[in-house]
Order: sequence, then C-alpha cells, then structure tokens
Amino acid sequence: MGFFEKLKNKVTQQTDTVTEKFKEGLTKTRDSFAEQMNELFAQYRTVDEEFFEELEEILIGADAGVNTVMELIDELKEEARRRNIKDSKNIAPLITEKLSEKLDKTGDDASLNIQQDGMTVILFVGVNGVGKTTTIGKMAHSFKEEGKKVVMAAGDTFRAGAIEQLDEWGKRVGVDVVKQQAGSDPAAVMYDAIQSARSKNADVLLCDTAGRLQNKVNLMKELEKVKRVISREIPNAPHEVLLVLDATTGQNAMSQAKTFQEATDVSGIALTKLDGTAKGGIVLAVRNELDIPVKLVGLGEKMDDMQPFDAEQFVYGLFRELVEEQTEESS
Ligand SMILES: Nc1nc2c(ncn2[C@@H]2O[C@H](COP(=O)(O)OP(=O)(O)OP(=O)(O)O)[C@@H](O)[C@H]2O)c(=O)[nH]1
Ligand SMILES: [Mg+2]
Repeated sequence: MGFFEKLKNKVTQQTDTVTEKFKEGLTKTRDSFAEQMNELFAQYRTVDEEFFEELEEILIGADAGVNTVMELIDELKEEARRRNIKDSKNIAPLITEKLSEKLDKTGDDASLNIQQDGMTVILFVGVNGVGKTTTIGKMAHSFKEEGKKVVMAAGDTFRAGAIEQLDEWGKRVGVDVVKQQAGSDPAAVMYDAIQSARSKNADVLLCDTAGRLQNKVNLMKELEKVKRVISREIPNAPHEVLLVLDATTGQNAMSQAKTFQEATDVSGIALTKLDGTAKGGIVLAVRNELDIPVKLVGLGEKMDDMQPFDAEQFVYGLFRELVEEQTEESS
C-alpha cells in the first residue's frame, strides 16, 4: 500500500468533523501550496537538482524554516534515489510521507498532561494579541464538552478590557471565571482561583496571563511569580505551561518561543490563526526547530476551532486533492 492510501485510511478513522476542521482551517495554505506544487510539477518533469531547488524555495517561502527544509530536501533526494523515482509526478507521496515524519517527530508527547486524579492546572503564556484568551475560551468549551468541570482565572489584570473579555467567554461557554479588579496582583488572582476551583471540585483550571506589561522583564517576572504561587498550592502544577504563538507572525513566533523558553519551562505550544495564513509551513519550523511539541492548533475564531495537533490530519488537510486524485486512480 502506498503512503497516500495509508494516510487516507488513518485520517478517515477519525470523525469527519475533525477532518473538516483541518480542511477548512488550512484552506489558505493548501491553495497556495497546491498552486505552487502544480506549477513545479508542470515545469519540471524529472526529479533533478533544479526540481529540488525550486521545491526548497517553495517550502522556505511557506515559513517551514531553513534548517528543517534543508534537512527535508536532503532526505528526499536520498530516498528518491533509493526508490528510483525519476518522474516528478511520482514524488508527491514521498514528499507527504517525509513531511509527516518531520511533523510526527515528538510522537505521543503532543497530548496534554491531564491529571487522572485531582485538578489539572494549565497556564497560558505569550505576547499580546497571539490568542491566549481565545484559546482558553475554546479549551474551556472543549473540556466542558468532555463532561469536565472547568474554571478560568482572569490573570491578565493589566490590559484594559482583558478581564471582561474572559468573562464574556465564560458566559459564552458556560464556565465560571475567577477575577479581581483591574490592576490587582495576578498571583493573588491565581491563589483565589485555586481555592475556588478546589471548592467547586473542578477538573481543570485554565489560567490567563497578560501579554504585555510595562516591559518584558516585568512580564517574565510576573509569569514566574504566578507559576510559583500555583506550584506552592498544588505540587507539580501547573501541569502544562502552554506558549501561545500566532502562526501569521512567522519567524517572529520562533524568536518569541526562544524568549519564553528561557524564562519559563514551556511544556507545549498552541499555534493559533493557522486559518489566517497561507504560510502554514510554520508548523514544521516550530515543531522541528524548537524543542517543544505543538499540542494545539487554532483553525478559526469560533469556540470549536481549536484542535489537538495531529500530524496526519494536518498533512491530509494540505494535500487532500492530490491524495484523493491519486488514490482514486489506483483503486
Ligand atoms: N482567525 C483566527 N483568529 C484567532 C485565532 N485565535 C485567536 N484569534 C483572534 O486573535 C485576536 C486576539 O486574540 P486574544 O485571545 O485576545 O489574544 P491574547 O493573546 O489574549 O491578547 P492579549 O490579551 O492582548 O495579550 C482576537 O481577535 C481573536 O479572535 C485563530 O485560531 N484564528
Ligand atoms: Mg488576553
């Protein structure tokens, strides 16, 4: 069985809604990528040096990251030689296979660290505007759908309107929000939130934080303090520190990750706004060039537009026309 058949079998084992979400959310990237790939296949009939150079450019142009792309191209060349692929139209399954391998690199640790006994505390960090509050709202909805009791903590006490924004999400998805006045100490909000979540027997506590303070040093210090308070109240908590990155910001997202990684122990990445970019290759760069797994992807603004990251769904979302075409031909 070829890679396309395997891929199709795997993704169709999941529910159609998941596949549809990835399809919808990746439309911009898929369209742009498909167009460029079609041009590439039309222009270069044989898999030669120029073909690979052009492919390299397409991938780098999609924000897939220079190092990752160079590695990928080397592996492709080697494998194409080994499998004796000469005709460019026969290399598409191999490209998708290698891409999936790269995306799957960190394997199972892409799942969230959910406590079986007791409360799971998840802290969301990231610069302003990346989508922290929205991601928390979406996660609250998804945990609630699973039947879990959720509480949210309004830890962004700095930005005007931040508390109200989380409150709004609380109303929308039907989840309690623990908050204090604007300008209060976020560590105190967290302390309160833990007590309140405990008394409600909550399964999950989702903690919002500020994306901007007077300066970056202050922000990092505040996050550290917030984290310390949480750990003091619940050993091993926070169980996840999710760094939220905006996919539309490309290499900027990469440098933000490095800054946050130095200041706090980031355990995973939520990559938002993939629906807003034609450069979805950023997932590849984030996954390969940072030592942090991508755990969640944001594929739109609605409450059910957040999905656990799934390499196969992602690759299928990008290549589905090709996969459909070629699996139909061969069946
Ligand atoms: N299209 C799209 N928009 C998103 C996504 N996630 C968040 N947004 C939008 O991005 C904007 C900023 O989101 P917020 O959740 O307020 O970002 P934040 O990180 O909390 O920002 P600060 O509170 O200022 O630090 C909002 O307009 C969201 O609707 C996504 O996956 N797709
Ligand atoms: Mg916010």
